[in-house]
Amino acid sequence: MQDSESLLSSLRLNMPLFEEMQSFTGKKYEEMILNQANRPASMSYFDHAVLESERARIGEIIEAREHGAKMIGTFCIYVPDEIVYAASAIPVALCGGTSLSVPYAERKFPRDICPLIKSTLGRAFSRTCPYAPLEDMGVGETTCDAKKKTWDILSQKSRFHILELPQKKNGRDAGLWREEVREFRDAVENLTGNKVTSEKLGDSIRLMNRKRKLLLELNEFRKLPLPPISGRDALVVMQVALNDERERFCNRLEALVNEIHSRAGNEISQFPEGTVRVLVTGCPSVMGNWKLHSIIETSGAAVVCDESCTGTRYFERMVDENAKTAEDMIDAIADRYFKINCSCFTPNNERIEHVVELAKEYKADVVIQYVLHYCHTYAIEAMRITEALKTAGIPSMVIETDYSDEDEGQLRTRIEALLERVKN
Ligand code: BJ8
Repeated sequence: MQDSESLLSSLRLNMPLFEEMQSFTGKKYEEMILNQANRPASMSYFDHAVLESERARIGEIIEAREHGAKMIGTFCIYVPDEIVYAASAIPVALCGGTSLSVPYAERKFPRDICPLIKSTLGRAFSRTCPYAPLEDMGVGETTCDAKKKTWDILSQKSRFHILELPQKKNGRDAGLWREEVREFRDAVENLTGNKVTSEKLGDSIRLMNRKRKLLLELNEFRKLPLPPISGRDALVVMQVALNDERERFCNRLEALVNEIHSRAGNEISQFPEGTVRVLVTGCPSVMGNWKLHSIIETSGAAVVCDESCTGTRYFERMVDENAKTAEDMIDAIADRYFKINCSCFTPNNERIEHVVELAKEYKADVVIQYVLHYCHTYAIEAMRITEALKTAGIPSMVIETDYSDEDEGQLRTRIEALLERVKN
């Protein structure tokens, strides 16, 4: 097998810039994640998975492609991985979490769009995303306007499938979504040449449910008065969930859950008793983005729950395993994904109610709404969430930010003041 350096250079990346981004991310990871004291030993696998996500993992994907597997790039958790796996393809989340690539998108794109999109496109435009040359098909979805119009551009350059996500939670829209999921199945079958049979779908449904159950189990421990895992480490686990090979991930997660179980029994925690408990809700924090969690936890609080796509939205609700035929399985998959509470839905009462429920379940002292700049749906929905939390007697704050470090001092001051207020 080739070493990772020659593999990467075979992808015709801008290697000096790629190396600069790697070392930037490595330093951030060390500062924000590795520097925490008293971490669970099983986190070492997840650390390795983050730091090697653009080296060793790339080698594995190249090898799998040489054996005929196709790689499908995704940008949203509405893409049903069960179907991708059932066709023996590899799904990889390609959302960018680094600030370094943002200027490369701003040269071509309007500046006034969210950093997640700019970071993603900037990686592609600057030839620093090693996944881009390996992608056999991209899948975009009709969630926010910025994403929708981005797909117009990406689909001109490469094979691309658009999943139309209806945005009202009624029966008619649920039916339309089932049809969309069927069309996606057909596109994946066309790409791979593999039939998505009931047998393969059954296996992938069970595997994805196992992944979700393990993530749920891990998160249950965060409800304890002394959380045995930090919010930063729980976030890292979620980021790896979107990138790493599924079976290895589940096995390593199982080991982590076992360790967390014994830490809980021995009351081992990174936080002293009485630490302020924070629920973070809103936009996802994808790989490379540890900014908010790090500021909160280095300001003396603990993030105990994430209501986001790098949190509960990803692992809540199982796909019903009772369906027997491939068509019924597709319906069961579609129905599970249609219940994800993204802010692109209108009305979106389910999310508002759920944030309050989660805050109570996880005994959060305070809720921080995380809104990426120019993310209109989360920014506007924040008003209703603030109201609902106020009615429930739960203090909250809205943080609007991007991927840069510029506002770090200001955010820290605001968060520290909030924590002081909650303590008194
Ligand atoms: S299901 S949250 S992953 S769309 S932050 S790009 S919404 S402007 S990431 Fe998302 Fe799917 Fe929804 Fe989740 Fe647009 Fe907002 Fe940017 Fe966003």
